[in-house]
Amino acid sequence: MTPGETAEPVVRSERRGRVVILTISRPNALNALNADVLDALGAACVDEGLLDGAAAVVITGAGPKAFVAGADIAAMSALDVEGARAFAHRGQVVFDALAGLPIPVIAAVNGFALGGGCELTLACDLVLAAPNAVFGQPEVKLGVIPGFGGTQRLVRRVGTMRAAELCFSARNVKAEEAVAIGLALRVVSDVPVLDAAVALAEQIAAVGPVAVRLCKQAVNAANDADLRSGLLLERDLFALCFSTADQKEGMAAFLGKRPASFTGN
Ligand code: CO8
Repeated sequence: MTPGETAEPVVRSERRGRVVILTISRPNALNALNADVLDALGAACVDEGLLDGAAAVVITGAGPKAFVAGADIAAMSALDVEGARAFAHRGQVVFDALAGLPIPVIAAVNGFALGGGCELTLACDLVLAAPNAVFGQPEVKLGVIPGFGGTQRLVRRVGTMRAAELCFSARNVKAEEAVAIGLALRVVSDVPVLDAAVALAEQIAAVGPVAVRLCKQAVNAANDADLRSGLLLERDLFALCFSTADQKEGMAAFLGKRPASFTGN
């Protein structure tokens, strides 16, 4: 906690039906990521009570101005080499846990998503941007490089040259351009971006839960696997679907011309 902060949770968690909403809330620091936020996000990723039966997670920032304005610069400024390595490790472990959740994770980006905030979106499967969303990796302006996975996940999301340009130049990317280069899925201007993210999560909640999990596994493997291994994995996971009640229900419902009622088994 920094001076001026209250004992309010730095990450608020809420269930709306089968959707978990995590709201990062440090209003005095534009929701910057300090150790408390990282710990709270990490705890949410293993909170069985919160995640039980959930179909998707939505992450957003409190207030109208920022998703997350980066790692906490005040907290980082005093780090020595070992402290910096430990802090980067802590962030990477938490973002790995988030990215590794078996259910889709959706970022609702409502303002600045800079540095660690942009890296947080990169750990999410889907990213929706409000019209005021701003993405970027401004670390070089502070004399450091991205440390929460940015150099690696940004390359995978937007390609090597675009990632290099964003990391080298510290240039801010507004919402429309973020969509154009693949940093965000779409700009949401008709409703609050959180509502759009929850609606997308609910759309995902309505389809076969096991199939969604297996899709996530296969799609994410494509980032790391060669094509041959990826196709083999896809084939095996496709076959695995045929051991599930969801496959039987999904296909029977189609053939019976009725809505499917999935159990997630
Ligand atoms: N850390 C700490 N405090 C912050 C941060 C941050 N990242 N961003 C904003 N704040 C604070 C400001 O200091 C200010 O506090 P106060 O009111 O007490 O002065 C308050 O939030 C409001 O901010 P501003 O007054 O600056 O608001 P503006 O609207 O003028 O500007 C900006 C908004 C453009 C977002 C501006 O705040 C800004 O540039 N913030 C920093 C953005 C940034 O550089 N982020 C990257 C940080 S580095 C990083 O994320 C590395 C990740 C990997 C770490 C690896 C560990 C070793």
